[in-house]
Amino acid sequence: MPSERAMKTGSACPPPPGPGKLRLYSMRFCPYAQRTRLFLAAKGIEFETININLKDKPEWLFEKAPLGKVPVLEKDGKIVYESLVCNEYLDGIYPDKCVTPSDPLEKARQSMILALWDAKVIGFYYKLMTGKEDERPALGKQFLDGLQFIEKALTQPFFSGNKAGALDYNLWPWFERLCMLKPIGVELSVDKFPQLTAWMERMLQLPEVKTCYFSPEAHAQFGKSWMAGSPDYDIGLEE
Ligand SMILES: N[C@@H](CCC(=O)N[C@@H](CS)C(=O)NCC(=O)O)C(=O)O
Repeated sequence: MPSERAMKTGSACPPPPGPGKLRLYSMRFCPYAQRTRLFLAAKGIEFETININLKDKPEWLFEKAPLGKVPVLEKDGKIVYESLVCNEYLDGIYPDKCVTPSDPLEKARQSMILALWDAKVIGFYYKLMTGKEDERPALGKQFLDGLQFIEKALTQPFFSGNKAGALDYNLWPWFERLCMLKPIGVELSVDKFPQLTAWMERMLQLPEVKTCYFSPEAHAQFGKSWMAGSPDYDIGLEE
């Protein structure tokens, strides 16, 4: 079995995957790559993973994906990058168990919620992680105010209806990481976020979520190493 350890600067570019085989370039703790891992798990697609050291990137990463970010997919000599693009591509080439909505209006609704997420929530998540202590109360308020837009958008058991779908998978990675904000006093209360807190419980029961899951302890350990400037991409892996 190939190593899950992250490949870094100076490492030789792995030979391309065989015909018809799918490869994911990833980083074990990357929420964007987790979006794609969730799609792969939900759809039951076989794939191999190459993990990347994003601090000391292998030179060949830029030949595949000029932005030098993960996730990246490779199949039959073709490359696709950007998590949302990767996920739609997966539904296109593996149409079984399609999780992207086929109805144009529903697809538009999901994209609009993701736009709200990007504009009103996610930036504050990262600012809270890296911001100074005296900035946290204001940032925490902006983060939770932004999340109210997402709370209001959840009117069924899942964002995609009665079953989890594209939007659920594309949002989940940051909810799994909410535990990182708890020590700085930011968490979702059941009274202010009844829909989202119940949805999180439902999501945690799904096999695809369990497959791609890291515990709060693992996230905290990675977060600590990342904040200290030396991310440990290989937490829990053997030498
Ligand atoms: N918009 C991109 C964001 C991906 C992203 O930022 N990935 C991070 C890891 S979580 C990355 O590769 N960072 C490396 C860098 O920014 O140089 C997507 O949706 O795929």
